Amino acid sequence: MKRTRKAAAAALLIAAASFLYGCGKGQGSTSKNSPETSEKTADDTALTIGFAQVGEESDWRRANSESILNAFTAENGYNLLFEDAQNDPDVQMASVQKFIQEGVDYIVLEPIIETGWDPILKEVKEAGIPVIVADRNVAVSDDSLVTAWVGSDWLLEGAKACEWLNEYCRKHDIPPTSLKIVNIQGTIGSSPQIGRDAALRMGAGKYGWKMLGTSKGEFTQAKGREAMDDLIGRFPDLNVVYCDNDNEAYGAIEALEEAGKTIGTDLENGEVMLISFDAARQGLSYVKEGKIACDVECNPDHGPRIRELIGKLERGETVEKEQAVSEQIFARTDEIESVTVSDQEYPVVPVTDELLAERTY
Ligand code: GZL
Repeated sequence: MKRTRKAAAAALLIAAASFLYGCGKGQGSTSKNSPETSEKTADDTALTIGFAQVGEESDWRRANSESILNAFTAENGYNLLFEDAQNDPDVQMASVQKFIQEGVDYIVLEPIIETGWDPILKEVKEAGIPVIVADRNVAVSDDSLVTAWVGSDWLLEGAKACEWLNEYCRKHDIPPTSLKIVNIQGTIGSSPQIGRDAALRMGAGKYGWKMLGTSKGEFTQAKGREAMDDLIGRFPDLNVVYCDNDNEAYGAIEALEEAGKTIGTDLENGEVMLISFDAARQGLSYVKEGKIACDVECNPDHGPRIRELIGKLERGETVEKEQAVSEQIFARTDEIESVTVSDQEYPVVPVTDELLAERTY
């Protein structure tokens, strides 16, 4: 019997006893952001899931939250306690603490940054609550603190982007040493920032690109714009902008155009090329417009994947400790048909109106 069901059964007995003595009112746990249960006490037979989300910083995150909310509905047999940390790691850790006190059946954590999780996850383990980490990962000293992780391979995402950039230069006889690259970084210490930026440094070292500098974009459009303004001021001759996500690229486009720069791929004639990640619909629209040269997908649809993991755990089945999802790479045309990373070939998908119409986020 699940933890909350035991607690619920005990509560019902107490409530019944109290009722017999003229007092008593059952309290069920209600949840935030889950319309199905907010107006009524959650069904006590439901599995209670404590979900600690990063925030609302990007198109990707909003799509990811929607995926979680759609997967863990009351109709599907869940009571979802949705906590949004607004990008503050301390708030996120406090949410996990709250889930322990509420005696949830599972904790699903999408950590803002990788470090600092050992103490609270040890408390979770002592409380006997399984933890599923999704999207970004945690760096803990004891991997038994995490039951399973599902997310992306960010180093691979970055390597795909770098192989595309190298192939583009090769096809257009652009000397690698003529690339003057700036990097708008996502939240420092987050798995995607660590992985994507490590790939860029490896690509620059492998192909001889010049790395001019970095600026913090925090995965948001506003900060992406500020970071681009900063980089334009520091490096007027930059010609490639490696954005850690689409929302930073949106901000970079605003700043570059305001500075009178031409965005495109004709580097020899002073155009500035943008590389980005996520492949959100708006990002892919910019690819089709020629404003983002290459957009590497980071898939946000983790709701069904996490639900499948919990279903297996509920049935006593073993689950994969780590599961990286497969993702595509997009460009304006199929001039570069595919990229190869570690002997694995990845087709490059041209962005068309039909593709944009089919995108779910
Ligand atoms: C990547 C995810 C990142 C996205 C950003 O897995 O954590 O966070 O790339 C989002 O858009 O803000």
